Amino acid sequence: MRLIKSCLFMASALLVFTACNETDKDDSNPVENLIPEPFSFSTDTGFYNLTASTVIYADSSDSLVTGVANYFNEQTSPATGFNLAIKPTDANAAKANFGSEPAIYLLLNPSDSTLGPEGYTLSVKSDEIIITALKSSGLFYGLQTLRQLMPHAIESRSKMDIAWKIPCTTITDQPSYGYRGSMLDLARHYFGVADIKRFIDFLAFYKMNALHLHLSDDQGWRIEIKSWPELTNHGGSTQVGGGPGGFLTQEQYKDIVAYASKRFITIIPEIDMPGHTNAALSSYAFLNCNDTATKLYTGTEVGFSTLCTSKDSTFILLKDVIRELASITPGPYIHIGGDESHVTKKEDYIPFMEKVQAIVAENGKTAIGWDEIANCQLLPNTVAQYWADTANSRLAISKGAKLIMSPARKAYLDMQYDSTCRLGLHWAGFVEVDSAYMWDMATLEKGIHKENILGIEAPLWTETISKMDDLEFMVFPRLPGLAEIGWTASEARNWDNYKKRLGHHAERMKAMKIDFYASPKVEWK
Ligand code: TNX
Repeated sequence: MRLIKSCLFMASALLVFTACNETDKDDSNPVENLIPEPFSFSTDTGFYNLTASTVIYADSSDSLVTGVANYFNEQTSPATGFNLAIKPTDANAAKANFGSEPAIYLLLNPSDSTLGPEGYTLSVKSDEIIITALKSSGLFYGLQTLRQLMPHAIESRSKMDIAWKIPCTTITDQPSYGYRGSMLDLARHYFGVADIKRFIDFLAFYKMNALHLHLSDDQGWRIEIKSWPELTNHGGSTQVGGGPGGFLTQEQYKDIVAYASKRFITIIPEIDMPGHTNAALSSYAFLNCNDTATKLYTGTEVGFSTLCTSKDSTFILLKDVIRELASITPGPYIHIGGDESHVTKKEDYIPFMEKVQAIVAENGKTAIGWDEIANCQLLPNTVAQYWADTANSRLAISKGAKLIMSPARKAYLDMQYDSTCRLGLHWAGFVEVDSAYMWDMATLEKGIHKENILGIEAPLWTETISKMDDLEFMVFPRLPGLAEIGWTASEARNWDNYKKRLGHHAERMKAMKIDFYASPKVEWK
């Protein structure tokens, strides 16, 4: 919703130049260039000038609010050189203090749930900034909006000597969908803790709240399982192309979970099965029906491997894997894969996936499976992830399941932008930045409606992606658009408006040192 009350920039342009009509309108006010676009906003006159004397007043009724304030300091102090004081407050004390000193107020309003658990209001006035929300997550998103209202140099990691002016505005915001995520495939090429954390920072900036880690596949097993050490010692020792691979220790995984949680992001671990399991089959011979360990695999074919679904010993290992994973995963979900099990007979696949769903439930977690899981009996909360097969997805809905929407032809970050793209695959087509943006989850497929959908997930498969620069090139600039599809109501979205905002985003991505694809579909500023 665009509520343009007044426009200081237009007014100043009017003084310098002659006219201020639609064509030469200055659209550089950051309020008009937010991604994702907020539910409603106004562009007001004036600025709040952030200086070293700004105090952040954090609502003391929830200790997470101080964490949110700390995170804002962490994000902004490298560029500003300030370390803003953080002081406790409550709603009444804050109100009494309004107008008396330069401050950012982070206030919880437990009696107002109209904007939901992730919504917030943000008011920037020349003498103070007030963010209110039902929960600390809403305050966090309000501060992410504030970051985007600041000059793009705020994303620099070295001190910048500029005025930190924030344009006055009133914003009311809340997401359209509760699940907004991405997936990183650590199995085809391994990415370590620092890269994963950088990826998490990207998601947080665009108000995404889930990171699905694809932790096992034919080419590698990437999470330490203490009771079955060969899964990583052997199964984690290589990757596509034959490089050294790698894996996360449980301590590293817990560190990632904590890092994500500070940013209100839930980690969803995936152990893919019964196909996509060559790394495990190579690590323990007994997982194969013929008791012979396979060779490690460094190619990119899919669909050739399967666990031996008829052996008890397979389930003994899987129970340990899921128990250990559940014990280090505070989030509600464990993803059990289930895709492309082309060499598992259907009569074996179905009882296998049903048993694994039950093991997940025994460990207090909810299972997610790729859309093929719809062929099984589903436990009441099991979630199906739509990636390719609409019939499977409709079947899952008919069994009462909710969907996570990851249609490959729109949401796969490993699809090439066009035929000249040096990275990526194109089995689901080329996905230019406009195509990745111009769709709506609730109308893309017949029989899949908003009430069936938890939200969006944009997966990055890494068959062709082996380093962070390449990852960034595939992820940006599609990720901001996919984040907006999850956050902004579909009626409020259109490509022409979005592409202008994305064009203004270039400087911000550069300040973050993101190696993005400068798509010709966008007029970069
Ligand atoms: C299909 S999506 C796969 C992955 C590949 C991906 C490449 C899915 C559930 N399975 O194993 O990496 O295509 O785009």
